[in-house]
Amino acid sequence: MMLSQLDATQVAVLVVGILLIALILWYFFGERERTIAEEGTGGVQQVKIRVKGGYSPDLIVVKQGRPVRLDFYRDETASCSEEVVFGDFGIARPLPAYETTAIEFTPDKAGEFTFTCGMNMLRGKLIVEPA
Ligand SMILES: [Cu+2]
Repeated sequence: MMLSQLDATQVAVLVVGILLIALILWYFFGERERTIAEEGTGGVQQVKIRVKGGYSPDLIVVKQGRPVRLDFYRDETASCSEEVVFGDFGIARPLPAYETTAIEFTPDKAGEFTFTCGMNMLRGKLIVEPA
């Protein structure tokens, strides 16, 4: 009787441990939800991004060769997020707190590009699909 109860507890601990590990792996390595840019008037691909301790959404899909407009709304004053950098496209822009800053460019190359804060801590990914 005692032995089987102990086993059940051990199994429960093991299951919880495995679930926690799976959750941690998913958090760091799992595929983020993709946000596909919507084409507005004039064929501009637009996405609104909230900046608060990170970028949300942080995985954005656009098409190559068409203008892109990313509206960054910085919903905090934490200095970490005061700048956003798209290194592959030569863009670095300040983001004033509680304001929307539009970043406009036309991705001329396809691939996966990381965008970050000025300190390279907050990260997001821009996927440019080939035209
Ligand atoms: Cu930072």
